[in-house]
Amino acid sequence: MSSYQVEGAFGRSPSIWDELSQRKGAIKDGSDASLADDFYHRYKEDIRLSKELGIQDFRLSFSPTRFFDENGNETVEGIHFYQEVIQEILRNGLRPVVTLYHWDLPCYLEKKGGFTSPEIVSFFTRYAEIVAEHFSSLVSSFITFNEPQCFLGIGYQRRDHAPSTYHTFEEMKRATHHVLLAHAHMYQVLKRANPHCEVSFVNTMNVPLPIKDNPLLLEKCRQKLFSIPKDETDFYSISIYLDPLVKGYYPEGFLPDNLKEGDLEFIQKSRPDYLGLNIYTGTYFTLDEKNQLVESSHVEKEEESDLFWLKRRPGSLYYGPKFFYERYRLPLVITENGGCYRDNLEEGQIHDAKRVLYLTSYLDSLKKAIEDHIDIRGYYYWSLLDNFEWAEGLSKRFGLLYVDYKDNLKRYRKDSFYAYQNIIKHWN
Ligand code: GBH
Repeated sequence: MSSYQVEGAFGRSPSIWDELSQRKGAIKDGSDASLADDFYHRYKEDIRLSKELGIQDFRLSFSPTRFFDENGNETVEGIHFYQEVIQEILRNGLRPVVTLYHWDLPCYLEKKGGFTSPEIVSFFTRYAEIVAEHFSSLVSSFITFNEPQCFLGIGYQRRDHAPSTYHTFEEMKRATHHVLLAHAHMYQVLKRANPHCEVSFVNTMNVPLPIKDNPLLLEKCRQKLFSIPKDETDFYSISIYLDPLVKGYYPEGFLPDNLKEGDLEFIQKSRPDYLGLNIYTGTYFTLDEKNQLVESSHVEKEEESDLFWLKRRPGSLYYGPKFFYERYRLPLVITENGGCYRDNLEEGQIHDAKRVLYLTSYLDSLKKAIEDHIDIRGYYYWSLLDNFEWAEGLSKRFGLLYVDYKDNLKRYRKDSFYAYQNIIKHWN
């Protein structure tokens, strides 16, 4: 789960998503996250339910808006709140996995230029120091950034996400470099506090899938996944971030003008301990008469979900990890994977057969990848609870637990909750 999507707003400074939510039409269903799931007050119940589910790791994010006030002065609210939450996770025998940035940037930072300003690097360094000081004895697994593809590519270019401002290609390259530098500083700070902790960096993508078994097609799908968009304007890409981080160089044409001597070495020294992958879907490709890659636009009825971009394509949990492992040779964790469907609450029950099918079919693919010796260390379903789905609002549901927004945010176990519980019990 992520802070903004579940917590509710109590006692924190404003973030760019608060601001975006106030703009008319920015959130499709007109909802906002001021209460969301009220995880802020109900975390004990939710952690208990996740223990009942049988998972081992509890992934959550810290909101920087609970560590800094609207002027950027340090506050203790986040330290207190998250210490209680982490203690509760530990008491239930679960391992906390903490993301430091899942999109809720304090407004005062965005006013100074957000990720395009070098100040962002010192901000994240300081934030990590605070987290290291207060949490490194409790948390041994951290993720620095969740999906730069989204907070840069969608927030700064496509603009469906906060802060929904436009930046030039040069500025985008600078922002990318700042993200990587900030990651590297956070990595170093966290490792200094506890050399045994693991630190990751999470990416998302739409996996190009070969429609049939053909070596040339497979190769072209792989190239497609790591290719740079032709018009050079789309930062919804993988290699822009991971090539510098893992291999130590920027793809051609992506050298930022704020690159200083030693930066690339420093960034590569903070290579993530494993790669986090948020994999939801894929796009089928085939070859035309000239052996060129062409998209197959055909969509089966049973592949559709409640979100236009999210087709049920379980092969993405086979080919995605395979392609990443073969290129970057790092251990992998599927940090997110999940289905979005309309749910009906009937006499306290939710028969979400589509979500059950989504889950079981994707896990079958993942099993195949593991059998093929792809180094997969973990799988996290997105998400435990229905929550605030960003620009889509509260009406798009991903949870294994139904949240009744009309009746006091009551939680109900969906059929998928029991299905997943059963899978976990018998997973070997
Ligand atoms: C994740 O992002 C987020 O980490 C999580 O917070 C979120 O709730 C979850 O997924 C479910 O969406 O077809 O080009 O318009 C996934 C990123 C962002 C992927 C929007 C699909 C639309 C791409 N998603 N994106 S496009």
